[in-house]
Amino acid sequence: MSGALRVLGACPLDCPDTCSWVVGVENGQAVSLRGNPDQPYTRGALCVKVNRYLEHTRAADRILHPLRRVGPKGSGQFERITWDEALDEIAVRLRAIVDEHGGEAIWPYVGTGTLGYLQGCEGVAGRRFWNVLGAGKHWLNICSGAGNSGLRRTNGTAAGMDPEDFALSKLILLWGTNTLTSGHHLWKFIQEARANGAHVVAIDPIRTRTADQADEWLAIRPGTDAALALGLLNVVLAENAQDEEYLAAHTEGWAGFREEIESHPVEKVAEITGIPAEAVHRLGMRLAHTRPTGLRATHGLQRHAGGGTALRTISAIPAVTGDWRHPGGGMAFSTSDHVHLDIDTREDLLPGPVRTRVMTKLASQLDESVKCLFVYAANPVGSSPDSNAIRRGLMREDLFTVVMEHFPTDTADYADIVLPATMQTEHHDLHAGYGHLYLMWNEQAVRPPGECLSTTETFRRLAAHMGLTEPSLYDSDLELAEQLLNSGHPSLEGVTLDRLRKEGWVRMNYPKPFTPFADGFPTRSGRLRFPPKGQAYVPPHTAVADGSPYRLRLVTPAAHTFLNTTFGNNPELRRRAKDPVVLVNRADADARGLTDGQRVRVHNDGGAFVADVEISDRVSPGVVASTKGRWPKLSPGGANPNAVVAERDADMGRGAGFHDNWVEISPA
Ligand SMILES: Nc1nc2c(c(=O)[nH]1)N[C@H]1C(S)=C(S)[C@@H](COP(=O)(O)OP(=O)(O)OC[C@H]3O[C@@H](n4cnc5c(=O)[nH]c(N)nc54)[C@H](O)[C@@H]3O)O[C@H]1N2
Ligand SMILES: Nc1nc2c(c(=O)[nH]1)N[C@H]1C(S)=C(S)[C@@H](COP(=O)(O)OP(=O)(O)OC[C@H]3O[C@@H](n4cnc5c(=O)[nH]c(N)nc54)[C@H](O)[C@@H]3O)O[C@H]1N2
Ligand code: SF4
Ligand SMILES: [Mo]
Repeated sequence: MSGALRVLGACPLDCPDTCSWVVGVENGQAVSLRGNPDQPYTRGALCVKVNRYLEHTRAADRILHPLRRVGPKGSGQFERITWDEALDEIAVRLRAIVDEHGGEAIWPYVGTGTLGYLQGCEGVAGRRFWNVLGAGKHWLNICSGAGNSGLRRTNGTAAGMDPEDFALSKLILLWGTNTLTSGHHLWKFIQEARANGAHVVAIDPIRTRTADQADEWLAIRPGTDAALALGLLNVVLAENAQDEEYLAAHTEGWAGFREEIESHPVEKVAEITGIPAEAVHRLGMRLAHTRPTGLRATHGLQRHAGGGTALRTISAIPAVTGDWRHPGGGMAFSTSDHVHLDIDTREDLLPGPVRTRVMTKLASQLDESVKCLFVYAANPVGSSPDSNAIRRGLMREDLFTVVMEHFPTDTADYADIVLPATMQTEHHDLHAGYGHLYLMWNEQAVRPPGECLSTTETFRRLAAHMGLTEPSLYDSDLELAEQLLNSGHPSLEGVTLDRLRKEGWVRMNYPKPFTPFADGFPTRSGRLRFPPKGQAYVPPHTAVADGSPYRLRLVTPAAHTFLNTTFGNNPELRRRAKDPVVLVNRADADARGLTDGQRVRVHNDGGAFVADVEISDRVSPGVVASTKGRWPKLSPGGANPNAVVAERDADMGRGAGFHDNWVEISPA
């Protein structure tokens, strides 16, 4: 890279690590993209996926021009049109829909393709524009709705430990989280703790690559984690190891919660969770006598009927043990609630109250009331529940569908108009990790290829085509970034755009080490609120004995080589991912006469996907596993696991049950 210009940026993908990167630019071309060794959390390493990012920006199937549909919906047949033609058509259609049906007939469907505060779902992208039109609101709950809600009810915030402080823990529970796949930079901090004698336990229905590396693996029955938490606390109480002083000073509802714990002895918990009583007891003893204990509980375990309650009850553990007092103690889910940018979406621009539609409910809410679906940074046909029903909704002739994309996804195939979007090296953006405490700036490194435009620029041009006069619709990217940083929150004091552009990343003003709840919680009373009596465990959908013909519980977590459906079309990563597999325990395979490597249909009433059986002791009897992220049209049978994921709400935050589905397996 000698002689090349170094441009600092950040990975935009929906991954907790938000790596800092350096793009080498020569003659206006990006010639290299490497991890930035200076960033304290990500320290120079990217990952197997993003090591190929530059190659991905130049992929042969990249969408470079606006397109208009010429074939039937879903066929993916398009003709090239100009930006003026595309924007005129969209402007005319939106105006007609607003006049005839009201703005609520528009559903702006933004996903997690980029977590940028300018270009993506975390911040302002398009939202002022939609407010001026009075468009319906979009509730982006697909990823963490249940967990966020459960944690906020308990702690007043979904944020907790600084993940870097796991280096100080003496006992680490990796609870429903596949660290080495879904955010691997945490691992160095875990290894540091281990070098100082920490014991690491993975609690997961799958023996993942992370569980392989842990000191111990507890094969929990999916969706039963809250019961395990109660069982572990039962041992803590039996040992009289609760921190009475902390409980008295900083919690409320302890008496009722204590009864709840006492009614969950280890034997009962073993029966619910499928973990041997002796293993529950052993871990309970460790928990009772190891300070500090750090819990890393992330998104996997909240993709269940009781997902909100699971996070809620697990997060009670460090309050009972008093771990929140100690650096390296407590719990880390997401750090997002520690980020206090000023996300001013200008609700005041709305003409009146408007209805909200829910990201995970596209299958049922894409009804006659929706006349325009405007999709950006999302691929619902690949990623949202009940994909067959979504496809039926997208076929409706009177639905006007716009998709802003990099690639011809299964969702883009249903669009009336496709708009070409920039990738991360081609636009500015502001980021924060959800697994660390740094703000990051991504400086545009190169000019966009073809006619690609950023999200912000697309909405500025669309506003102009519609003749909208609200001045804030035309704020530039740098103005928007300044506004975001200008919240006045003490965590951002001294964090300026100039500094971010110069340094690439800045740690927000939090102490190091950080004990956020040593002296109380950001709830109204200042105290942690234990789950009310009778509400500390909600069983999974798949625990309901409903006489259904589907007897296997399917979990579908993150794939190592894809990031949701991003990279699902990358030839090299697809080659590494090989054909889709479904992990099946020997007992379940024998009961169905299935052999290793056999091609099968995994099916239920919602649909089916095709995979090859891998007979494996990585899953227990009754549990089968595949992964998310493949493009349906590039998969055998034309479907991925979301064909069998039912659209069902979790107990809180309307989270989706991606890991909570009954299926059966038959020869293909
Ligand atoms: N390589 C890669 N990295 C990713 C992603 C990706 O697609 N690929 N996705 C990104 C996104 S969007 C997110 S939200 C995060 C998600 O990353 P994680 O939070 O790690 O979530 P999942 O991958 O859904 O599931 C993690 C683990 O939880 C386990 N699990 C499932 N059900 C249960 C349960 O009931 N109890 C317990 N204890 N464990 C359970 C799964 O078997 C899995 O091993 O990762 C991000 N990082
Ligand atoms: N079965 C199963 N399904 C799951 C999950 C699971 O665990 N199991 N996990 C769920 C989770 S955690 C999540 S977060 C969701 C994610 O679901 P989505 O939010 O739909 O994310 P992706 O599938 O990655 O699709 C994002 C799309 O945005 C595009 N994109 C990226 N950057 C930009 C940009 O700057 N502009 C525009 N216009 N487009 C861009 C990408 O090309 C990609 O096609 O998936 C969920 N789906
Ligand atoms: S996907 Fe995650 S680990 Fe990979 S480069 Fe992006 S932020 Fe880093
Ligand atoms: Mo996610």
